[in-house]
Amino acid sequence: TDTPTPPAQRSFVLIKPDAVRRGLVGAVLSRLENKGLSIVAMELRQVNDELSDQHYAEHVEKAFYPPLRTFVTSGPSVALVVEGDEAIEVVRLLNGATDGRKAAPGTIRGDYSLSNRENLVHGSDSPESAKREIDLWFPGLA
Ligand code: RTP
Ligand code: MG
Repeated sequence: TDTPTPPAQRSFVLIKPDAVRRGLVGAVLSRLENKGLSIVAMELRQVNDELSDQHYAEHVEKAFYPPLRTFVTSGPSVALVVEGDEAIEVVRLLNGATDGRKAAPGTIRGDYSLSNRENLVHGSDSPESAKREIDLWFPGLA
């Protein structure tokens, strides 16, 4: 009998300003696409303080947040929604560990980042976060 088609899951991805500045948008998108994820929304966005505070609501009180906000508002980012089987976990595996110095080679951060802050990409960390972030960045997305 046929194996049932797995339900598609969506994740929110932000290609951060360091990646845009360094000309790595294409490299990051290629990894997502090569893996088999589908892009269902994508836009170049200049993040302001308010959007940063909303996106990083879980971090706004932390000591690392002020420099993180300065960084994420420092230039345009590329916001996107990707879809595929277990997309949330798959994106985080592709991204690698938060600290680029410790991220495994073969991951986006492991191959391109030497920083715990300027680490090129964000990916939703749970289905609840994905829904919240997609509603925040792409309200009304079908
Ligand atoms: P992200 O949310 O961007 O996908 O990254 P993550 O889950 O791997 O890391 P998270 O703990 O959510 O932190 C969000 C972003 O804040 C910056 N960060 N700086 N100690 C520090 O200086 C520090 N820790 C985290 C990074 O840009 C991280 O991606
Ligand atoms: Mg996170």
